[in-house]
Amino acid sequence: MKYKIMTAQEAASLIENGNTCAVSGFTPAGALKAIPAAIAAKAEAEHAAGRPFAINVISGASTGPSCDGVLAKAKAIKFRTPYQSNADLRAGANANEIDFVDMHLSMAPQFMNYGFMGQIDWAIVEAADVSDSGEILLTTSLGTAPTGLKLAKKILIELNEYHPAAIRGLHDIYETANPPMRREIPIYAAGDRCGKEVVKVDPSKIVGIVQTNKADEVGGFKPADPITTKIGQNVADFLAAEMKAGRIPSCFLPIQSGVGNIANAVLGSLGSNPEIPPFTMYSEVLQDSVIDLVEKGRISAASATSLTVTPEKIQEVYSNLKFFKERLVLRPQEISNSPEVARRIGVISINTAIEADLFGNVNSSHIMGKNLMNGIGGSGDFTRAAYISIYTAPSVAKGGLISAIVPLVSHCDHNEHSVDIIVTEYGVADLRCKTPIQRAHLIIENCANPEYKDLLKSYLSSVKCGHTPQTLAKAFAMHEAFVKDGDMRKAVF
Ligand code: 0RQ
Repeated sequence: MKYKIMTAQEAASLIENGNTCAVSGFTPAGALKAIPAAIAAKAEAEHAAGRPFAINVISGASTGPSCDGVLAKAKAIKFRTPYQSNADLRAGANANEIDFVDMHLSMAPQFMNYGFMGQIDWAIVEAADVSDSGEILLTTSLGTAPTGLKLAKKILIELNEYHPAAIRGLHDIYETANPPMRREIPIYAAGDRCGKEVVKVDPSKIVGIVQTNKADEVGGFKPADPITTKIGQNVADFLAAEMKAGRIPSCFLPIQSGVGNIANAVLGSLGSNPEIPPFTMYSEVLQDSVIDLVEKGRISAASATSLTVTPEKIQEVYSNLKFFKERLVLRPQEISNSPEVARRIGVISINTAIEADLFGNVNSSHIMGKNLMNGIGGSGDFTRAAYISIYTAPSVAKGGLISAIVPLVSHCDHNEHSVDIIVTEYGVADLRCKTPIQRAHLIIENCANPEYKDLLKSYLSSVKCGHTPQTLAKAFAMHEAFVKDGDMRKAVF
């Protein structure tokens, strides 16, 4: 290989204070494993010497402890976008020590392409293979890495031996032109391919390669509990009934599903429901449950930008690569999350809410109106464009002290015009073609926890008129009761 092999420390020594680094990783899948720790050590040494050192980090979504974790702990991040799920980074963002910008994931690469994020100094990516001619084979996620590689002045690569070069063919890298030259993306079914297997860069931009051999830091899931199982069953029963009623075609429609324990349980229920035919996925993240359902023939094709699976599952995929390459496709995130494609092919989106209000507005990202949890992620890319958009949530959080159904959301990510269905363990509220008042009654009856029904009803009946019955002075009384007394049930209307 003609490139310079270097240590992570040598690579980190090239990164300067204030540099903007586009890093690979969408969840811990395909995220950096070695160079960030060396950058963090450099930052700590600089800080100890009384000099400032912090970089701007753009990724696909969250990364792993070896990237966001070490950088945030070392206070080495100045600006971060578009998503995170790390405790130290979250604390830094909420203390306004890190400039964190929460954005729709499909738009991050566009912002980079349009120049809205300024000059990208470095692309630092994990690869399974690099050729002398500058062909880079990315690993378990694509995210914004193809865009970063195209725009960056210089490139550093972590060549991770853990991922075999035989994964070539898993990726489908299609690049959109900037407006006004952009055309429709030629994807007409979830499994369609229209792009390249590798990213091609000018090889003179590659200044160094750091060798690694490490699995993605993807943890396992909590086993489904009675609440997540019931939510999953409610979603599956609702979709089966929609199909029976002729509102979903009998061949079914592609599914998008968020990440986490609830999403995993929902997919499990869809997969095991005999009334739902084998289906496809047009999603952003594929988790362990998808691999199982592909193996069982319940999912015939799955498209995403990341394969966020445990080390045991990825080994299953790697030991049967021919089979999986015919059924899985990884795309850059502006393609996996393209609202244009999602609207056209009729994606059914299923995401998780932190809270939903009586009228169907959903908060996915903030706690008590001010503190960031993770971010909006890709949920908005799909919700606004979906054939049917579904939000799931356990009816209460923190052992019942917080209701997921509130009079007015304390932060709005998805508004009532984009949210079709709300599902808790108690049931399903179908909000389509309903007025705000009809929605409120349905959500209280079908979704609210019994401990909160009377409280929510009394809020509703305390409002005398208006198309959307809301009393500004009381709309956050439940939130205030939690902040003041630690229990939303103490609110008085
Ligand atoms: O807190 O961890 O301290 O116990 O939020 O909640 O119920 O375990 O659910 O892991 O699926 O996360 C919305 C955060 C749900 C996630 C959210 C507390 C609760 C718990 C986690 P603890 P659960 P999940 C694809 C699409 C936005 C991005 C998105 C998310 C913790 O799904 O980040 O959809 N979504 N992306 O106790 C206070 C409330 C609460 C609450 C829950 N009302 N008030 N705390 N919690 N509700 C992914 C990507 O885009 C990459």
